[in-house]
Amino acid sequence: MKIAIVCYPTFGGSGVVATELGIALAERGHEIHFVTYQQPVRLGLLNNNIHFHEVHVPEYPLFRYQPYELALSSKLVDTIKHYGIELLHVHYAIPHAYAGYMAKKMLKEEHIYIPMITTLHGTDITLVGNHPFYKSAVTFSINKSDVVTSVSHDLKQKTLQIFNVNNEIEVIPNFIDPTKYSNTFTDCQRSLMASDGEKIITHVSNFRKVKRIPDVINVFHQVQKQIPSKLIMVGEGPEKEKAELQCERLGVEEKVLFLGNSNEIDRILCFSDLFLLPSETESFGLAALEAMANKVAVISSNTGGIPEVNQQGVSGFLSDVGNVDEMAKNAVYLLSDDKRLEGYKENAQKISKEFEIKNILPLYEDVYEKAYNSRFKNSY
Ligand code: GMT
Repeated sequence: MKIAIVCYPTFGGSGVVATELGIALAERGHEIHFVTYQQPVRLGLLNNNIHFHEVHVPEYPLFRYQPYELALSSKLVDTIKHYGIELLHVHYAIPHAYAGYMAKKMLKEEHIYIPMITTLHGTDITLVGNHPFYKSAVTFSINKSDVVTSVSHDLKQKTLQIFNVNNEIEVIPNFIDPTKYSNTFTDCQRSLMASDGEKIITHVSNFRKVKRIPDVINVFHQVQKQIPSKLIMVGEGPEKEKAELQCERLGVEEKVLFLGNSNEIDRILCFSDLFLLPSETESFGLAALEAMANKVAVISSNTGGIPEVNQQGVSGFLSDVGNVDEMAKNAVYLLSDDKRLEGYKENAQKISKEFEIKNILPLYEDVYEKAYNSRFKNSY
C-alpha cells in the first residue's frame, strides 16, 4: 500500500512511534511517504520505499502566526496526487487530523477518496486538545477520521470522557523493535558512566513539566544516600536548567550526568539498572517500554496508561504522582539486592516482548485495510 504519514519529526514519543511504524511498514513492502516540516529524527536513510516530503511555510510579514496547517494540507494534496497515495495516517490530532481532513475534502473535489487514520498519542487529548481554544476542532477531526486509534485503554477512556466522540476508538499500543535492542554491540561501556559497585539510574524525556523532573532528582537524592549510584538524564527541554540547579543545591551534581538528546538510547539503557518515570500524566510511557526492552526495571507513577506497561511488583513499582518517598524506598529495595534486581530486570524484558512490533504491526495493517475498504462510504 502507498501510505502518507504525518507526524512531529522531533524526539517526542508520537514522532518516534510514527517513524518506527513507517520504517517497519516499508520493510513489509509498503511505500511510505513522511510529510512533515523536517526529516524525523529517527528516520535514517531514505530508500525506494521510504520518502520524505518537507512542508515549507513561507514567511510573510502580514502573518503573525505562520499557517502551517494550510501548507501541510496543500502538501498532502500534492503528494497524494503525485504519488498515488492510497491512505493517510496522521499521528497527533493537533493540527494533523485537522489538516488531513482538509486535504481529504480537497481531494474529493477531484474524485480522489483518501481514507484517514488518526492516532491519538496523549497530550493532544489530555494537555492541549481539551483546551477550549482547540476542543471543537479536535472533536471535529476525531469524528471525521475514518479510523481512530489510541495508544492505551486509559487514553481511549479519557478521550471518550473529554470529547463528544461518535467514532469508534481502537486501542493499538506502542511497540518496540527488539532487533534494535539485541545488544549486537559488545561495548556496553558501563565503566564510562559509573565505577564498579555503583548502580546506574536513568531518566529519558523531553524535560517538560509533565515529566516532573524535580521528582526524578529528589528520588535519586534519597537513593544515593543508601546506594552508591549515578543518575543519567537524557533529553533536552524547558525544565533542564532548573534540574541542573536543583542538583547543585542538593550537592549531587557530581553524580548526575546530563547527556542531552541522543539517538543511541539503547546504548545508554544497556548499562542502566533502573529507569525513573514519575510523570504527572502519561498516555502510555514509551520511554518506560524502551527501558524494559533493554532489561531495565522501572519505578514510575501509576498515572494514565503506565500501568498497562509497567507491572506493580513484577517489572518494577508504581506510586501515586508525587510520592517521592515511596518511589525512593522502592528504588532502594530493588537496588540493594542484586539477585532481586536481576529478577525484576528479566521480568521487565519479558513483559516488553508482548509489545514487539511483530505483534503490533498487523493491528495497524488491519485498520488500514478496514479504512481503505470503506473509502467510498466515508463521511466527509
Ligand atoms: O510526552 C512525551 O514524551 C511526548 C509525547 C508526544 O506527544 O509525542 O508522548 C506521548 O506519546 C507517546 C507515544 O504514543 C506516549 O508514549 C507518551 O506517554 C505520551 N506522553 C504523554 O502522554 C505525556
